[in-house]
Amino acid sequence: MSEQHSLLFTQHIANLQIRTRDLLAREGLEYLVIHSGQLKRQFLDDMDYPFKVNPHFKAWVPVIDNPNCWLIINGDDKPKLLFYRPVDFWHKVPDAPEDFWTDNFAIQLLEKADAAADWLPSDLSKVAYIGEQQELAQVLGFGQINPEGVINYLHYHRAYKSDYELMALREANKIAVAGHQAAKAAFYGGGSEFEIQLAYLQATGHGENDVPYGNIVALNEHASILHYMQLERSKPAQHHSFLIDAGANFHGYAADITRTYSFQQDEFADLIAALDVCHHQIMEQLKPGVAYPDLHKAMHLLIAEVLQRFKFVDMSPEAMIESGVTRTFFPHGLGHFLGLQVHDVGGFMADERGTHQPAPKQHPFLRLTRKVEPRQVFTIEPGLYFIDSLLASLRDCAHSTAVNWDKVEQFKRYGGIRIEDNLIVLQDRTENMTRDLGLA
Ligand SMILES: [Mn+2]
Repeated sequence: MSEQHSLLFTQHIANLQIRTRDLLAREGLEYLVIHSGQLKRQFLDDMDYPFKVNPHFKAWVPVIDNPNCWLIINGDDKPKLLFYRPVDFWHKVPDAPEDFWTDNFAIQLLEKADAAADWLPSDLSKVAYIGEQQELAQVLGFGQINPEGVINYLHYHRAYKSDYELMALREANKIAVAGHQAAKAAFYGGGSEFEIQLAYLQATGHGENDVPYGNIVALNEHASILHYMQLERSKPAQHHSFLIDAGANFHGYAADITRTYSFQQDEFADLIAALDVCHHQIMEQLKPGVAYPDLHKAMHLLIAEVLQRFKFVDMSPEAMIESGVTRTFFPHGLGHFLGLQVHDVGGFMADERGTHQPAPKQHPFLRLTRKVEPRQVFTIEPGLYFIDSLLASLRDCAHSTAVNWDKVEQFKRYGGIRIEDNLIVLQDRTENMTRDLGLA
């Protein structure tokens, strides 16, 4: 495993070196210096917030828990890594790096955070700092700080994953799927949200600060809250439904998977199965050349057909789209890029200069307007919910009479459905990492 990792990783770094060379030539720069970040102190406390690494740093170095590291690159020389390793008897000091990735860097251990200046290029006038600590960068005298041209270029090209990155995303999916299986069992075992969460974390080996985003573990009507972040400690009187949106992390790459289950073999279970069919139909259309917003719109039509077939709304699917009725039930985007960040950047970029391609007016929450191309990684995550506030607006509008309100009322106890897989688009096929691991 690790031999293959190191081979893929070396190719990955070679790719990044080429990109860096092109970028520096274009921008008239000599070096990029990428800072892993600094710890942040909590207000009036002596504790720090959990450390979250600069994504540009983890694109190169698979170390996500070490602040005060610096990467110095020019695309030609071996990338130089200043690796922070303080003398400290309070905290665990990271081991001197010796791993599948270390041969690709000239590594300098850094005992004191402020000693970094000694190792930076002596003339910083044509050097761009990429990181969060802008004041520090100013004090150090960097010529440019997070220049827009550089950031846009990096964000645009990040959408095309190397083989190493695809491997990391598959591994992240593997970990997350183990968690989803355990969470599903905990749900059918009658667990509370909190107990289900613990089952998930146990199975993934992740702590709450290791998962790439806060898990959504929602029982019954909680599933109607799109970003429900509570974890109810007590069990509900009855289990009706379970929506779990939870990921995992592998070398800084994220999985982002959602499943919905019905406790009984009832009509809600049929509705989940119907949405799953829609999900498959759209996934089959995800291939190079397609405009992602077209898939989003196609999903609305399929959801309209489901709303009609299950007798929630008595309108033609076309009329439901026209009038915006489907947006009451499916109010978010079809999906997004996935990678170093859960909602990976670059989804609105028409080109490497960062020309903005906004979401369609009717669909402001869509996070991805780019044309689909090989080596891009996506989520596809249709939803169908019974959300009080959105239903209230529908009740006030002219189409209210077409809605079967008694039936909608009965389904509120289930909250809603979301089904989310992670997919790699390749030249000749699309790989569903999540389903390939056997998560139904
Ligand atoms: Mn997602």
